[in-house]
Amino acid sequence: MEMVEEHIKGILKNRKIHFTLIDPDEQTPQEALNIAEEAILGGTDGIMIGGSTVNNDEVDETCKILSENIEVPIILFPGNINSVSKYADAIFFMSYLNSTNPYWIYGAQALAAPIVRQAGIEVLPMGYMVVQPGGTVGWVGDAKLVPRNKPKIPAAYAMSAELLGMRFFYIEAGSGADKPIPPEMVGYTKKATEDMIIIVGGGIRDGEAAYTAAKAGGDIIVTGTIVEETNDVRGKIEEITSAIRKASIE
Ligand code: 1GP
Repeated sequence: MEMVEEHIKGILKNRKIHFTLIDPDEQTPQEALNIAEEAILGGTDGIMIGGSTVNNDEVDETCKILSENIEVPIILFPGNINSVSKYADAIFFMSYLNSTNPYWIYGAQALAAPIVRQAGIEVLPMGYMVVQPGGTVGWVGDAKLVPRNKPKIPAAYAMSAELLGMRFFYIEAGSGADKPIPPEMVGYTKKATEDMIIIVGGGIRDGEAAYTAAKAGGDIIVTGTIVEETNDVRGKIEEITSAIRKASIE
C-alpha cells in the first residue's frame, strides 16, 4: 500500500475523509473485522484502532486480523504505550497538548518511541487537544479541558504544533460526548494553520453533525461510538460519509 500520509493527502485533493474508530476493548477481533468490513462498504476511508483502556494483546490481535482482510489504512490511535502493533500501517504519534501531566505530553512518547521504531510502522506526528466535555480521555489524560465557548484556544495550539513540525491536529470532544466540537472552533483551527490536516471527533452521531464538522474546516471526521450502538453499521456510516462528501463539493 502507498504510504498512509500520502494516501490521505491524495484523497484530500478531491474531498474530505471519514475514519471509523474501533476500540479493541469492546469486541472480539472477529467482531471488529465485521464492523470494519461493514464500515468500508459504507464508505469509510480508514480504520483507527485505540481506546483509553486497551491492552497490547487486544490491539495486536485486532490489527492482525484487519491487516489480513481489509485494504484501507489501519492507523493506531494510542491510549498509552501498550497500544503499538506491527500489524498496523501507521500510528498517530501524538502529544496530548492540553494535559497537565508531563507523562501524556511527552513521557509516554519517549517510552514508546523505541517500540514504534521496532514495529516499523509509519509515523504521523499529531497534536491532540481535548475540549469539554472530554469524557474518559479528558479524565484519564489529566486535561485542562478547553471551554466550549473559547473557540480560539485550540487554534493557537494548532499553530504552535505546526511550528513544531507536527502535521496532524486532532480536536476531540471525548468519545461518546453529548455534543461535538463547536463548528467555529474547527473553523478557527483550520484557518490558523497552513498545511496541517485537521481531525475532528467525539460525539458525531449523524450525517448532519458530520456535515457541520467537515463544512467548518475538518479534513478528517472520526466516528467511533455509533458503530458500537447501531445494528446497521453500513447504513449509518453511509449516512455520515455521504454527508462528508456533500460538504466537500459545496
Ligand atoms: C474518540 O473522537 C473519537 O476519540 C470518536 O468519538 O466515539 O463519540 O464517535 P465518538
